[in-house]
Amino acid sequence: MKSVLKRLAAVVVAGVGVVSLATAPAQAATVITAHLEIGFNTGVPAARTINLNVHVPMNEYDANGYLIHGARIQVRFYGSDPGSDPMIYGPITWYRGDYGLTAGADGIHLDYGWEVPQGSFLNEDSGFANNGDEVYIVAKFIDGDGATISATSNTEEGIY
Ligand SMILES: [Ca+2]
Ligand SMILES: [Ca+2]
Repeated sequence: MKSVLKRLAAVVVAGVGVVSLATAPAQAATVITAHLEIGFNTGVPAARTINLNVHVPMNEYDANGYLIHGARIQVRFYGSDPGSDPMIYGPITWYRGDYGLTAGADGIHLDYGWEVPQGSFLNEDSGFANNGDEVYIVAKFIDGDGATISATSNTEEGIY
């Protein structure tokens, strides 16, 4: 009798698990990381390369579930300045199916890159005394219900 009850309990637990997986992601997303890389393409004309890497760890089932239910990744660029930092570009938003946004075994990834000419929005300081630029991104993961987590990337410094 005891073992029958145990088996029944196991069946009930398994059934609950299946139902929750079918309706919504099982775990709330709590972690997000963001990385920015600004490089140099010495082609003609020369260009600045921008690469974004944003990662929201979770299992693959949840990653697909979130994106199917409208989750997206949103990126804004900021220039680091004394006082408050101005937003210099964005927001740019990636939804399911957009190039660079993928769901995989370790979660949701945004891997996206493009090129801009010298003197683009990355040139956030252009004063005579202070021409160096300090640029970072803030990446947000916004789920289908609007719940948001965000991360600030490293700061890239150069003459952009
Ligand atoms: Ca600055
Ligand atoms: Ca500059």
